[in-house]
Amino acid sequence: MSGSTVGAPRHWSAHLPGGGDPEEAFDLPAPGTLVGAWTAALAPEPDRPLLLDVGAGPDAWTTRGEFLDRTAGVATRLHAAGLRSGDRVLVSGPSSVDLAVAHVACLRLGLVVVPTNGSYREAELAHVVADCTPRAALVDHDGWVDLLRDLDGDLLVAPTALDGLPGADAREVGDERSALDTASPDAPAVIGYTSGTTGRPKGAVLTQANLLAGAEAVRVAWRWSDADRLVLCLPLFHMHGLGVGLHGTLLAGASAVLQDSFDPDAVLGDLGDHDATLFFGVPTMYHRLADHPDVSALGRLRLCVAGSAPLSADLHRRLAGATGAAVLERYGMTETVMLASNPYDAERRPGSVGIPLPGVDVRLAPDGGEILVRGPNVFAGYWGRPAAIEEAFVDDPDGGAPWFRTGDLGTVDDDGYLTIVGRAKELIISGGFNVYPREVDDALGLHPAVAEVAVAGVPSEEWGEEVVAWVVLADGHDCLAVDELRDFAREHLATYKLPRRVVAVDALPRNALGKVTRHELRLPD
Ligand code: MCA
Ligand code: AMP
Repeated sequence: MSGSTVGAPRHWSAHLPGGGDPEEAFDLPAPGTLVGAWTAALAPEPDRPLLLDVGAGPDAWTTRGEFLDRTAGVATRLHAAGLRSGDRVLVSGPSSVDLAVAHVACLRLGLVVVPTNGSYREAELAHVVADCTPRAALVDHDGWVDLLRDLDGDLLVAPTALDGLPGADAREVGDERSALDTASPDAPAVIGYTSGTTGRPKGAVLTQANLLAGAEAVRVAWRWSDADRLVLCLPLFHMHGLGVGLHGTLLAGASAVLQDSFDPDAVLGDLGDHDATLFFGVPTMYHRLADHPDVSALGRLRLCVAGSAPLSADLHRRLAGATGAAVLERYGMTETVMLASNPYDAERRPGSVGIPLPGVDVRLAPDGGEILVRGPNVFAGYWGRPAAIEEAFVDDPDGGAPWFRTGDLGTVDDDGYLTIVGRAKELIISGGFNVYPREVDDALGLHPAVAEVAVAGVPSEEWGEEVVAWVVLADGHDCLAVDELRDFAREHLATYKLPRRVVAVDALPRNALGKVTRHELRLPD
């Protein structure tokens, strides 16, 4: 790639209190690992509350000290069970303190956590398992024991049962304790499955340092401190809930109430009941909260953050009108944790994702405006796919570090604010979940009434985008109801990928090479 940066994002020092010094480097806290930074943050004042399960009652807080002890105990049990640094472990279940303990125990032992969406069906889970070959699964979903039957049964454990795993014998406890918190900054810590710009899901490998950089950037930019309390209702199997919500809470030595699903009543109730100061959500959540009679409770928080999909300027203004506060929108990806954010102290601009976060360089490709990024937060590679990394990065025209291609298209205005204006990648984002059209096409194409099919996203006030299927019916079929197609595809696809409408057409639009041109798919008038 040649040419110069299009637009010049304002330097990240604008995120620092008082504006900061643009020459200043962004340093990760020593020793440069997540687990090192967490233990340093949580060791003082061990009796302070850290995590609470929703509905557990105000006396049921897990304190900092209990959390460090439980995670160390579970880590030594996992070590006694034969797991060793670098082994991959699937972790998935409803959000809970037990799930957070499972995740952190794995990281403290140097295991590589593979957070996995609990609504995955057999084929989706089988792909992840075949790709990253986990040795263990700490999971809690109906039917998954059968789906994971090829794993060693002793290493297939629900997060709720981890304290009951056999311990090490006394002779070995010393060894196992010494295996704690020794991961190096470059050690893989999490593999997040994402289809990147195209294709089947690939595992983005994030190191201890990548994850620390991602959490540290937002801790600084959002003034996240030990006085903060987050109501966390995002799933812990995506970077938003996990890499920002949970990791940030632990890094700041703050506290969080964990909710296992999104319920506007529970969110708004818990904000007041637990003196919360922070809420993070995807735009679909804010859309539902905006319609709630108690939405003004959001206005009493120190900060509300939105991300994972565009927050429309209209919804931003509606929320500001109803709560008296401006939601802060930010932009991130599985491969990079967080990239840009509206500033805490300066203008939070509706429709913009703000300025690059501490440590993050952003530029726009001169040919087409694709957003290119680099920094300590950017992932190390795709698991087992050296060729995929070649396509994912472009060289720096000035000989510096290569740039990661986000697949998002952007513009930067004179004040340095970044706006996402489109996507170069084939992706539908519904309610903050990513849906890859080709995977859905393949599953729907198995229905006997379908001769040809292509799905695309159409704008939706509630979901941001909705999956719609355009279908050419097979001979002998004159209609196909959406419920019939959804019920059929449920066997193959997680529910959020299922189409919400079916449009019967005579033919799909195609280019000269016969490839379906999804952007030409139109809803009937
Ligand atoms: C649930 N359904 C959906 C979705 N969620 N359909 C389409 N899109 C969705 N996102 C299905 C349900 O399975 C159900 O299907 C029907 O819709 C109604 O469900 P409902 O009860 O209304 O939904 P819900 O369970 O309340 O879930 C909505 C939700 C959820 C809370 C907004 O989708 C959610 O938690 N989204 C957040 C995802 C997230 O964390 N994304 C971050 C990834 P049926 O009736 O047929 O059974 S992106 C990321 O991490 C990057 C780094 C970033 O920038 O943050
Ligand atoms: P994922 O691959 O699940 O990590 O999703 C990352 C993608 O979500 C990004 O590449 C963007 O397309 C989208 N995204 C995240 N935050 C925002 C935002 N604030 N506005 C628009 N798109 C966003």
